Amino acid sequence: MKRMSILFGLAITLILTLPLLGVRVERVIATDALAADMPSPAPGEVGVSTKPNAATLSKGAAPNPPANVDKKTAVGSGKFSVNTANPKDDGDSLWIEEIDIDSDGNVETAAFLYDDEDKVTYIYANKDFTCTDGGAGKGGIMIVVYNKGNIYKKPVGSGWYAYTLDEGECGAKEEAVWGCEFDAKGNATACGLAAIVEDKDDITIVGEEIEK
Ligand SMILES: [Ca+2]
Ligand SMILES: [Ca+2]
Ligand SMILES: [Ca+2]
Ligand SMILES: [Ca+2]
Repeated sequence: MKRMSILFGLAITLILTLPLLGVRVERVIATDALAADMPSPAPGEVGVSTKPNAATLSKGAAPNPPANVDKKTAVGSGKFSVNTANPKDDGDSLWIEEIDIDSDGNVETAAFLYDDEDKVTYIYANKDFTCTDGGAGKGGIMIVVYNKGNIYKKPVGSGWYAYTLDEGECGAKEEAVWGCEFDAKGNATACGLAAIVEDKDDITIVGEEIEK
């Protein structure tokens, strides 16, 4: 009798546990929930609080280059430019979209570049932004979103964004790049002073300020 009740107890435990195991199935990218959830670093630190919005990241995850657009081998401007050329590359589609990339109410003239060999979308704009400490900045923002089939096997919809900061801008002691990596849901996973790794379409956060 005692053994029966132990077996019964085990069966009940198993039945109660199964749905919990089932919860481990991850939902596929809900890009609409995106950027609103991105946490901002604490005030008083080097950084930018303006961030790309969900609509822009969704576009980046599934780009739609217009037919017959220019093919280029780089995106950005001046010092904040990234070379996207691959061996035997005939160029990457580059087009302009008028879109409010960060929900600040102003429409940006944003350059989109689709790196079709690596399956990565770049979005670049030059704009005003707000610093983490409440100050104002102005410069380039580079947004990169990994697409389906990207050669780096990064989750679709994940990526990074980065701003150029002048000396003294947004708390930067010298000219710098500051950025964040974000996951497939658009949540920032790390932010800080950063370096762009051009040949891997990636970023390295040097001085991490937030990490989850
Ligand atoms: Ca590339
Ligand atoms: Ca390319
Ligand atoms: Ca190409
Ligand atoms: Ca805007």
